[in-house]
Amino acid sequence: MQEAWWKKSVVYQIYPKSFRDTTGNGVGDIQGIIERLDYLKELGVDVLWLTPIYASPQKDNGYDISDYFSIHPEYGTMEDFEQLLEEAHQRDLKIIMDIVINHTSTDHKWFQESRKSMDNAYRDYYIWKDGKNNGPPTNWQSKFGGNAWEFDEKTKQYYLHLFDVTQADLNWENEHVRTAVYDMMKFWLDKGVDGFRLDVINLISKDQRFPDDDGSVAQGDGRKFYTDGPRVHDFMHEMNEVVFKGHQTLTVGEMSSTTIEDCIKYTNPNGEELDMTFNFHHLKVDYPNGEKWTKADFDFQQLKQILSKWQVEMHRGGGWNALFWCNHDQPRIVSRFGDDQEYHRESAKMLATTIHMMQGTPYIYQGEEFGMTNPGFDSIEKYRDVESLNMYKMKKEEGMDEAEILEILKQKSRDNSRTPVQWNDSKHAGFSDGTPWIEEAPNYKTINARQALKDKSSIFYHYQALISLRKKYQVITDGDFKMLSFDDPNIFAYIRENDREQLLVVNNFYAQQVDFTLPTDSGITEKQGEMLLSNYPDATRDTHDMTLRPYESRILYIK
Ligand code: TEU
Repeated sequence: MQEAWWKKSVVYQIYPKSFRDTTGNGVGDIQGIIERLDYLKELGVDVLWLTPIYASPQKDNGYDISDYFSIHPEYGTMEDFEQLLEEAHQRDLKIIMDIVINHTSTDHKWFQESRKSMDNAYRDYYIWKDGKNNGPPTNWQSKFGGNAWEFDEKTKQYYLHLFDVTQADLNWENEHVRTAVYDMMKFWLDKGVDGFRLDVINLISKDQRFPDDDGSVAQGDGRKFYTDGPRVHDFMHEMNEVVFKGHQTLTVGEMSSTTIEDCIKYTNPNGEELDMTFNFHHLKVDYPNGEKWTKADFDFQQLKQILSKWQVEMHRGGGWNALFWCNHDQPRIVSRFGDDQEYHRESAKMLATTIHMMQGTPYIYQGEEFGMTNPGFDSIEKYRDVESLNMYKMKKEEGMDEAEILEILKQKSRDNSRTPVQWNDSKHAGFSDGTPWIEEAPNYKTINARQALKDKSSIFYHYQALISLRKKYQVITDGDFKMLSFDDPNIFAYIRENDREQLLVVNNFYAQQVDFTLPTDSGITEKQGEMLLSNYPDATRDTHDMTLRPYESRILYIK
């Protein structure tokens, strides 16, 4: 079978709202993306993932869609989007759209009709239930806090919203919903988009008995019963047949709280469902007991165990991982697992190497390529995200001290990744001539794209080198994965190997200098390798005995 084109691709995620504002209204726009296409080409990425740009009341920054067929006016027009598609394709850059089809905004005309009456033609486009014992139909909790059901006075029933109360879950059991969604996706494919990122797609199939959550099922980040529901694979296969077949698309599913078994089913080509999946287990190693909203250091041993398990078992099962540290929902990785102070550059490069030499398709989130950090917002007035604001309100009501809540938000909020991209050291970091919808991080004068482009030892050129390595060395695409020295408290080292090549990747995850001796069962006999990339200019090529400086990272190639 010919190797799928996206197995050597690297995807760049754009959160348009914070990418580049060309109108001065303080909100990023499509023309701003067009303006930066040559920069993205210089980085070497192949695909751009745009988070939702459709019409939306922006309660959840576009993940609350009110019209799938029009562009949110703050971002521009359909003509702007068509120009972006054309200019991207001229540069051999593909574009995938974020598609949110587990729920719509309650402003969507389908929901406005559905809530009108019990016998409205659109009633069953959503999930309406009678209450139980003078309360909601089940004890399900919304991901944004509170109960997941909202009582609607007009028809005296509750509707389901796994996220915000303004994001009503669609009823995927209704074939009219599925047909309408598939037709909409084909509209965008016919426009020339190159694929989709499918938002929380493993939540679309609900257990039709609507049982209460009795806590019996393993709670990843909680709400396991939401995920990988009874018909989800049927729906994915149907979508593949009806929408994707015959197209050279890239389709990636966002799968919160999922399992390796399900992700193999979602992504093994024989299943004809999706091409790859995001899972988040490696980004919950700083969630003590699965609880996000606590301040905590990350568990390095757990991180190694999880990433190794997913690499080995997805490879064995013929599945395909999306590889990522950052996105618009996660804090900036250099602040989270690295060092955004003294060893900012070394740790950002080390983290990039760790994930980019694994098997899968890497995703780079805007600004990650030059080391953007968490902003360290110190007052609630600076936060914008519905999840952050809901958490603040809930913790205040629980009596938590404001300073403690702000410390948690500083570390864990989604706002951390949504500050304006820092293009240069001018006012508002070159993001906008107006007042940005959210403040820029204070360090934009020293951490910005222009500074990075001028400095050949910057984080930017490390990412550029990683991207080109992926295209040059087949072992990165198809090699086995073997984690080394699981118990080492500092070192994240692994081997990639196929029948012709070996790659030894060694990363010091901490600020202290450490020695590392290659385990005897590594299978590597050569005493030296070819240094493909390091984050220190004078790193040695020894394969068996190394001394690794703070956050030192090495990629050694052995033929
Ligand atoms: O995120 C799914 C999701 O569960 C997120 O809420 C994320 O896991 C959580 O915030 C981490 O704390 C998708 C989108 O990426 C997110 O931006 C949307 O808010 C959400 O779905 C609803 O559409």
